[in-house]
Amino acid sequence: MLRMFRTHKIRKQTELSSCLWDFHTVPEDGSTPARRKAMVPGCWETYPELRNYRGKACFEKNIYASGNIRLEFKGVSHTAEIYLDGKKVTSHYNAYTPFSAVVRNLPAGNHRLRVFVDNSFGENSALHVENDYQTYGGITRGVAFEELGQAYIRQMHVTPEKTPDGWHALVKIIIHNLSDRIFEGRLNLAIEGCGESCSSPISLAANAEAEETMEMACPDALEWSPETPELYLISAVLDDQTGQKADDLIDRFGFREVAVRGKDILLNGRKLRIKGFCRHEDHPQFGCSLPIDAMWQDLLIMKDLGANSVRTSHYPNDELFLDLCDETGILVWEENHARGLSEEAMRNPNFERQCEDCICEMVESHYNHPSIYIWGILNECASHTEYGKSCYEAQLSLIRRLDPSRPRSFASCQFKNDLCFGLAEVTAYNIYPLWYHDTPVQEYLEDLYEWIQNCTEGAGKPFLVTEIGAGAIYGYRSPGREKWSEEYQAWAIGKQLDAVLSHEHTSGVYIWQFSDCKVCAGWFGTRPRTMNNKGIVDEYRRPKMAYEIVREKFGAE
Ligand code: ADA
Repeated sequence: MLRMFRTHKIRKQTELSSCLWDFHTVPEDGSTPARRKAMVPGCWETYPELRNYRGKACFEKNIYASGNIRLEFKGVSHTAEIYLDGKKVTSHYNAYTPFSAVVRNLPAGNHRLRVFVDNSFGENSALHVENDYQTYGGITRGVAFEELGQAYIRQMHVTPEKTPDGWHALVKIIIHNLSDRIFEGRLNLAIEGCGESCSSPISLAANAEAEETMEMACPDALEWSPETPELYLISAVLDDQTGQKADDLIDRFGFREVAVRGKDILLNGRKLRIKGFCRHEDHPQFGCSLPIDAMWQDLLIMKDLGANSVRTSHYPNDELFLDLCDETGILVWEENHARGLSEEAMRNPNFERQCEDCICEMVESHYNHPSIYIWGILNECASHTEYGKSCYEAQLSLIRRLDPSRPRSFASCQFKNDLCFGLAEVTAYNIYPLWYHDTPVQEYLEDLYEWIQNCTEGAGKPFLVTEIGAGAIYGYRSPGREKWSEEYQAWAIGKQLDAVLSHEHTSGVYIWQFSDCKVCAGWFGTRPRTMNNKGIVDEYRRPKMAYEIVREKFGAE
């Protein structure tokens, strides 16, 4: 499954995932590896003998194709090189964002698709590093193979706008002419269930792209909100000059607006109160390639806990998960890929480009999801140094250029020492009173908040606690309430949520974290089981004692 709805009725699209590919590792020593099959999407760590394999591998598949084709990979972890019939067609870094390649004028017949994947760490990888989460290996999200004509619709962004006469949809479409001749035709837009359709003549020079902007009034549109997650399908159809349908693209969006007013984040004019979880894409049976029903179960559990939001810590998530958030009304803080990188790590020569590529791919591919209410960057990186600030500034400015419709933020851990709050609309902090230090929660939170108001450019802005929590080993019970016991975590999370949810200036909280997750081997020293054990449920989604405390504090029905 690629999306929760069909994205094409005219363009021929074949899913190359949800099936087995030929697979073999590429051993460093040049030895001949065993040839086998691998499930795509999937992680090679699910093979018992590859559960700790870090290195290179190759996935292969035959495809029958002719003419112009497009290959789209929703996620390959973490570096991919794509070959067709032995010729390189594209490469990509970062496991968490989609990428595509167009190959022109293929002769009709069978073609060999080879995907070389590398999940090793090193100088070339500034973002996938030994960290407090696992970098898996494989083609970890869906793959699409599409047959194109002479021109195709490459991108469609829909920006809903509330006007005095009701909702409007502002639509920006990019069309690409693949032929060596001028392409002339018409672009037809329609929103299923509301608004009139509209049409515009188009003319593209040979081998060129053009952006078309169209607007449609939808006065009777029903708003998207967490309570009423109304969604609309929008279809763009490209006719050629003979009136033949040359291509199409269908996407889904919701009529909602996000704004910041003083210390509040507003959705459709109403103040948001975030009660959320930070969630890694991680599961003991699937690695980072959770099937749709496992994603769905995570959302059911979050809803049962009374949550209304999820933070995609610390990278863009699978579009299927975002589709489910759109459908269930779960608000999403989505952030680019980075966790806890020092200034030295941010000075890696690949860092800034890899971050900005991730931002472009994240915003361009996830723009239409109404559940995403805010874009985040650079979790707990060096926002306390001048060099770090220059990176935050570049990345936050890039997001503003790509999407002026959503607020921006970043989760800081620089206690009373952050230089970047003037660059974002929302101020956010990760704090761990009662875990990494025993300061009473209310005292710590008020001290931090006063400093933000009196000493930083975060004054007067919305404030979110983007991480708070404590660890517990599932099944470790101790009336002595020692740290790592379920009793301690339940006690601590109760104190933490009481303090944060009663703080009048805080717009909400994200608990760290939803479920226990695997971490890299180098983190074993402070991570029992080589896991991050701060989940409210364990990795198998089994509730810990803290579960009922969170349900009570979040006011679950
Ligand atoms: C940080 C970090 C998280 C996790 C957490 C912890 O806040 O953002 O990824 O590592 O600490 O468990 O300590």
